[in-house]
Amino acid sequence: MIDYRSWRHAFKLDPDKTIDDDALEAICESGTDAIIVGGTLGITFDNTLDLMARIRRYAVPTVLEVSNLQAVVPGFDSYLIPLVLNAGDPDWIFAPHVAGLTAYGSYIHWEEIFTEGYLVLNPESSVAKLTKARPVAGPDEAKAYGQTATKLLNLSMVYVEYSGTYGDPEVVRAIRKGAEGAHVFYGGGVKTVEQAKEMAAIADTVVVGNVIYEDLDAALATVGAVKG
Ligand code: 1GP
Repeated sequence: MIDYRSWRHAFKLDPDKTIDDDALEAICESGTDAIIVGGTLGITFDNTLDLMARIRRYAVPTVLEVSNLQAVVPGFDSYLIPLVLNAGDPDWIFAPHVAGLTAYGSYIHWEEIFTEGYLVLNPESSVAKLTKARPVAGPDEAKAYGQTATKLLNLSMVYVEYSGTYGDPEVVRAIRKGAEGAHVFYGGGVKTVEQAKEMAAIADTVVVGNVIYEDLDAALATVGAVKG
């Protein structure tokens, strides 16, 4: 069973993007606490299985963030199930979850499943467009989303998703406050040591994605920045 509460840093690898063996080794052996496999577009069973098998050469905990029912691959340490709190299209709230449980419900090891209260904050991101994410008006509303996740839904994980752009620390701080008691992930636009440190001071886990594919050394430097 994964111990996500101890994670300070995670890399997110996208099965739809290309990473060579040397770069993958550097990421997996970087000292990061976990690898999250996930993405929004172009995720298939085959590219997810292929990436999982390559990461499995290393000891790092590896989880799948499920975004596509056709790409649920057995063999990960755990499965993160996003529940998009600000989805403007209600079909993104429970319809995929019910479809998934209809298909796989009897095979699930529930101790491997974690639901993330997912708050989508970059309107330009693919996930925002796909889910028609409602804009979040400011820190007060952001805090209320945090409370919705923890106080109303009793979720123990909240994911602050700025995918592709660096977030507003005030908004992240407000969510952190509202989501008291939950484990808060921050992901989005972290490319520098300064950004990594800034978000690490607010969130429990800093997730680094895109920069892996743009500037591997910069990505690797975020590990030390977050973990000190
Ligand atoms: C994406 O939150 C992660 O789901 C990380 O975001 O790719 O912008 O680093 P970036």
